[in-house]
Formats: sequence, structure tokens, C-alpha cells
Amino acid sequence: MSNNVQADKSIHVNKVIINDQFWKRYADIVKTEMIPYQWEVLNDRADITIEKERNDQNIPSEKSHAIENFKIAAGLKEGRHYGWVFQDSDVYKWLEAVAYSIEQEHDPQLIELADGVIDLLALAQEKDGYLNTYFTIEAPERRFKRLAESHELYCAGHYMEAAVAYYNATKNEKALTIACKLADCIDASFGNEAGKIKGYDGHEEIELALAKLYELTKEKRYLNLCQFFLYERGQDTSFFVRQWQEEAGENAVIGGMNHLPLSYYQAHKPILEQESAEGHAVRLVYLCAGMADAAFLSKDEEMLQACKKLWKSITAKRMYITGGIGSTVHGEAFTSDYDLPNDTMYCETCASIGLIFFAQNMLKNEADSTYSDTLERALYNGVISGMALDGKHFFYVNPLESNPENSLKDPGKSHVKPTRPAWFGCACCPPNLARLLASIHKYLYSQKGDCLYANLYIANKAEIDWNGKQIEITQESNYPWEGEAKFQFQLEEPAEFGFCLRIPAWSKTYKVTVNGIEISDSLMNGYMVIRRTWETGDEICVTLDMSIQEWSANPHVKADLNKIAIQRGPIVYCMEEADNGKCLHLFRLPKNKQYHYRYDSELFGGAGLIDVTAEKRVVEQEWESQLYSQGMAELYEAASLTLIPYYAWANRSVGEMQVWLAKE
Ligand code: FUB
Ligand code: ZN
Repeated sequence: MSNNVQADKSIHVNKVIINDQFWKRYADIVKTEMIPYQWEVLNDRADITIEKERNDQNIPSEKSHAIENFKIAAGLKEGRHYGWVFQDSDVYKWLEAVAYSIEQEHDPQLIELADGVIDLLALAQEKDGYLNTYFTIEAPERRFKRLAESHELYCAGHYMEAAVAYYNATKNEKALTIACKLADCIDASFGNEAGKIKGYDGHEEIELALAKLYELTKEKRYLNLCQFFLYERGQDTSFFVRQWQEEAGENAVIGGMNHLPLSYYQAHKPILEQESAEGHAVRLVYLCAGMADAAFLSKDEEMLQACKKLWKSITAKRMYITGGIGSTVHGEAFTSDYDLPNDTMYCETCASIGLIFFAQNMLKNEADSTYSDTLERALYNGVISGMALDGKHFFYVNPLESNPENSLKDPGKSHVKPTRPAWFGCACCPPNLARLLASIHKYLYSQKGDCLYANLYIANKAEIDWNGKQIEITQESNYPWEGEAKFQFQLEEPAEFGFCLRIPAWSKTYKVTVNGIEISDSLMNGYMVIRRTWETGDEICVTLDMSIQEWSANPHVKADLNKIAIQRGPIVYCMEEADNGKCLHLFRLPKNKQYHYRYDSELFGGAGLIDVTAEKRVVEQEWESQLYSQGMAELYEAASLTLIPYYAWANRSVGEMQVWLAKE
């Protein structure tokens, strides 16, 4: 990355406060609805029906029991562990969401509640630092003996992430001490040294968490351990099998996982040799997020190249237009290049969130809008579609096409829910959404040398440190509905640095002015690099192309051949039965269609809608009595369609939905 970086000057983003119309609504929902609601659920006090994420009788869905598990492990209550072996992570993600929310708006009551959770975790933590309610309660002798299934390091990683966030927000030492003790316990148990386990968790997460813990504490052992887990993965392909054999006769911690291929765990080959995104999608992107951060922290060029290969495999061949990933329910996994079915896919909310983590950590390595463009695509589409507008109902799976009757009657589509449930037996997604939405302020800017990168257009006030001097940048915008954004500078003293504006790839034209004068500074990897000596009162305005755009998929994507998707700005649109009636598949867009965009301030809390002239296939009477016919004329009648933002679907009534539209 050249960009005229001046090595002796540095820029650092201290604080970003969101005041954006679109995102402040989400921040408020997180604070007033999600956090209190999820707390009730985790304590089994919410009057809700917990749904199984797919038809599978083994999914535990009577209750969450997550807080109760900690009380039992802490010796405060008697009882058995209930729920998935990784149930602890629901609490950790909730705690992380609390931390980010407090960072935006101080809340003593919430801090008191969260401090209480930390006290409970301290009690549940074993003397040597081990922390996991399932193994402490049910099987202490099986600690680290079944890593393919156990999620012990996955849960530990989620706690470390929460602790780092909570410490940053509150300076709560106890939270951090628990994390360090836990990391020390893991460090004492894993590694290349004799007597240690030369292996890794079946579900990546510890890697990215250790990188964060290292960044905060500067304890080199944590970075070394992170690198150990990354580099050990896939080296000894018999590791999981050996552990299973050594425990022969014991019950599985999660049944059936020993039948999965090693690629499900990204353990089929060493990470530097992995050319394509394989296996369980969340696992893969969490792995990649860890790799990208480790590459950045240890200046590991080989690791960075491996990240790039996987990034390309995902975004050029295996990602939905919504930023969803995972083409099949079987193993919640990637399949093969261009295999992107719209109605059986997985597109787990957590997977799109993980893709955002990956993109964010790649941006630390190099400022390239391929990362921020994809981050934005996932964020505005496949991530926020995971939550209903009330903040209390969630999609685990985010289809691009839904037919409620098919979902009900086809066991192969039981995972494709037509409405968002209140909670899931496997509740990974709802608290993951809570922490992501609460942390939007972390994604707006990134820095490299003395360049500040504006990655997302979201109204905010940012406090920046430039060589010890304070800079305040105010961004105003009504994105994603309008394409203008204005940045205003306030500086302690004039400062020379590069201010780099992302010009999204979808914006075919754009205009940038500095203090009212249009500029045409060059684009570097999708960013307009504006290097000036900035002074108080300087103002940058950017205008992006908000025209309605038709997107096609690569012709190898069979599911989307001869179809188009409609996008305006970062928002992907869909048609829904609520506006257009049943049989959405009968519509097509003619060549001479006309689009009309309108902003509806009421619907979905305010959203841009698109009306388009269309045609609808006439289904003649004759078809009522026959399934096939020869030579029946194909007649279309004029129709019109209303398209809504994809993220907002399934917020009104149960009905059909479709992203990709047939064209004439
Ligand atoms: O295994 C833990 C989490 O549960 C995964 O990340 C999700 O895909 C779900 O399977
Ligand atoms: Zn999930």
C-alpha cells in the first residue's frame, strides 16, 4: 500500500458516535429491545416459543438455560447442563453487545447487570482458568479430549472477544483477568511443546479472539498461540480421528460429527494450501478473520496471500448478491463454484457477519474497496435481513426465494423459514446480530499510516488523534436512501494527512468537492485519496450514483440465468407477496420497463421502495387440468411490481418472496 504514506505520522480513530437515521434506529433497537429481550431469553423468563432451526429431533429447544448453566457450574445451583455444548457463547455475545452499546451511550444500570454476569463467570471459572459450563458440569474428565465437537476453544474465544470489548468500554479488570486466565490455561494445554495438545478446535473462533486479546494486552504468548492454532490446522489430518479413537466408547458431545469430511472443519490441509472456501461457512470466515488479523499483526505475507485466495474464492464464485454464504443446509456449508441455489441455500446470518469480520481484518492489511464494498453488501442485505424490525425475531437462514408452502411440506426446506422465529434451539445468530449491530461504529473508518479511510457512509461524529492532536470529523448523510455525504473537519491545528473516500463499485459516476470545488484526485484501489493540509471548516462532499441498477449473475450460476436483481445504492431489492400477490414466479421484467423510486416514511420505519412496470404470464383455463402441454401460446399481460429492500422482507405477512426476477 503506497498512498504516499508518511511513516512518521500516524492517525488513530479514538471514538465514533453514530447519529445516522438508518443506523441510530438499529442502535436504539439493540439497546431498548434486543439486549433486554435477549437477557430475558438467556434467563428463561421470556414467554416465547423456541423453534428448532430445522426439523431434527435432537435439537434442544425447550429453553435457553444459558445463565442457569453458569449458575450450576459456579456451584450456586444444582442441576444438569442444558442446551448445546456451545450454549455459553450466547451469553458471551450478549455481553459483547452490551459493551459496544455502552460505548455509544453510557448506561450505569446496564453496566451493573453486566458486571453481575462477569462476577458469575468468575465463579464458574475453574482454578486453572478453564471456563466451560458443559464440561465443568457434565464431563470434567473429558476436557479438550473431543475437540472436533466440543467447541471449548470456540466458547473461550467468544468470551475473550466479549472481555476485550467490555474492558475497552468499562475498564472492568475482572472481565479481562478472566480472559487472560482462560487464555493462559489454553496456552498451558496447547502447543508444539512435549506434553501439550498438538491440535485445534473443530470450530474456529479462538484464533481471531486471541489476536484481539494480544492487541489489547500486548502479551506475545497470545499472538503465538493464535499463530499456533492457525498453522497447526490441517497439518496432522488424523488429529480428530485419533481423539475420537482415544475416547471410543464415550458418548459423542455432538452426535454425527465424526462422519463429516475434514473440509467441514477446514482441517483437510494446511491453511496456506487451501485454495477455495470449503466446509461450514461460519467456521471458514471465522478462520479467515483470524488469519487476516494474524497476518496484519505479525506482518505475515504468506498468510495474507492465503487470505486473498480464500477471499477471492468466496466473493468471486461462492457468494450470493446479498452477501450471504453457504449454499447448502448439509453441513451449513459451501458447495462448489457458482452453485448458488436461491431457495435451498443456507446463508446463515452468522456467516454473513463472519464475512464482515473477514473484510474488516483485510482492510487492516490493505485499503482496497473490494473488502469494504463486500462488507457493505453483507451489512445492508444478508446481515440485517436476519432480524425483524421489532428486534425480537430472527432468521437463522436468509433465503433469496421463499415459498411458505414449500417450506412447510418439503423436509428438505425445513430450514428455510418463511417468518422469523423468536429464538432458536441453536441460538448463535440472534446475539451475534446484537453484537454486530451494536458495533457498527467500529466499521466506519480505518487507518493506514497517515491515511484515514472512510469506508461506510453513515452519519457520525468521529474523534481522531493525529500525532497527539485532536481532529473531529462530522459526517452527515441520509444514506442508504440518498447518495450525498458531507464531511466537516475541526482541527486543533492544521494537519496534513490523506482522507480517503470509498467510491463504491456500484456507483458508476460520482462527484467529490472540497470546499465547494470539484476535484478529481486519483482513485487508489477504489478510494479517492485526498491529501491536503486540512484546516477547521474544511468540507468534503461526495455524491454517489443512486440510480436503480440491474445486476446479472455470472452465466455459470444456473439459478440466476436470464434473471436480474435490482439494486439501488447498497440495497438489494426483492418482490414480496404482500405487495404483488401470489405466484411471483409468473412475473417478468420487459425490455422497456420503467422504474420509479419513492421513499415511504412509514413502511418499515422508513424505506425506499421501487415500482416497476412488469408483465405477468397469463395462466389459461386449460392449465387447470393438465401439467404439460404442447404448443400452448405464452401470453403475458401488463402488470406492475413493487420492490422492497430485501432486508425488510417477512415483516408484514407470511408470503412468497423472490430476489432474482425473470426478464423478457
Ligand atoms: O457451532 C456453533 C454455531 O452453531 C455455528 O457457528 C453455527 O453455524 C451453528 O451451527
Ligand atoms: Zn448463527
